Amino acid sequence: MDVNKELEIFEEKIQKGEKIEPKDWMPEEYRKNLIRMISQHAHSEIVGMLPEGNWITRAPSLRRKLILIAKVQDEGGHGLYLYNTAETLGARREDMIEALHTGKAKYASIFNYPSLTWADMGAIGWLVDGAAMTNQVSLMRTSYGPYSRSMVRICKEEAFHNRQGYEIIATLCNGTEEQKQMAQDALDRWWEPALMMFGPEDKDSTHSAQSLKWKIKVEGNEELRQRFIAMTVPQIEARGLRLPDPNLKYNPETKKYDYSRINWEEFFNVIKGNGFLNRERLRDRNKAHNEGLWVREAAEAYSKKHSSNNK
Ligand code: FAQ
Repeated sequence: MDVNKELEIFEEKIQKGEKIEPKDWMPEEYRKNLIRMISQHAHSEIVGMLPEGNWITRAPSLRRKLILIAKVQDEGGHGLYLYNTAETLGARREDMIEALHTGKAKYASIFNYPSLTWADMGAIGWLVDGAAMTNQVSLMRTSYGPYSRSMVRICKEEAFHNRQGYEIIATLCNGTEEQKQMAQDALDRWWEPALMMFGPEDKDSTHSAQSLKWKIKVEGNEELRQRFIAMTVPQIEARGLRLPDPNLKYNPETKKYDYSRINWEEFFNVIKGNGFLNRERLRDRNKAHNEGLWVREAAEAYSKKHSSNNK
């Protein structure tokens, strides 16, 4: 069939809200943009295991340790579904991993900030999973079928993560003055990086126009950032915490929240690889990958043996 006709059918399907499936015709730009976004999403889940993994041995009780281990394991699972999803578009796992390990591929900027206290485990679950979930609930409506379906399960798990983080914060807020102060300090430090998770302002977003047209994304960066703020402000107030930004205020005229200008210079610097922990994160990922070589080799040898026995 003529390419223009294929494109017409493809765009018509998207307009009608139908899903595009792996074997359907799709423009090369659609495929490339999805591979970029999904693989970066997968990398974020895997790198996102590091700031929390770092606290497993220091969790304040066995119950907290158990929950944290389960959460970090969930994030590994999310990475797995997402790498699989990118593979349905023809991406190769080894190439994606190499792009992450050599610093060519991006992952969520937030994971380049340090987790300094136990309250940060609360703030990560509450704010980071909260922001991730706001974005991913929207992505359940993405036009690419396998990505949309992977979001359904991921969001169910993120909802638990979000509540467990808020519960840590609530417990600290009901504790001593020092504990409440720890919660406040974590909120103050993670707030701006959490807002950055939604990506740059719409005017600086290089992919949004194309992605919105083909419903890879169904809402813009700012729209989702506003939804997250509107969801989180009442939660901050309910815990008796101070708002993390003196200019954060509902504006009845625009029906949106006003807030201080985000430090976009810092954001772009972090995603270029110059954040506080970028180098350490890549070093840790490379180390884990190299140390796991024998496991991959054993699994491959086993699967070869198994498949030749079945012939
Ligand atoms: N960090 O044109 P746009 C999680 C890059 S999952 C780093 O607006 P787009 C779970 C962007 O890639 C969190 N880079 O881009 C968890 C592009 O660069 P490129 C991850 C960013 O794609 C929780 C450039 O800036 N979630 O946390 C960021 O249309 C707790 C221009 O930007 C997803 O990945 C950023 N924040 O919109 C794990 C969701 N923002 O590629 C452990 C899926 C932008 O041209 C613990 N992704 N960039 O070199 C998306 O929805 C989109 O990709 C956006 C960005 C909204 C993130």
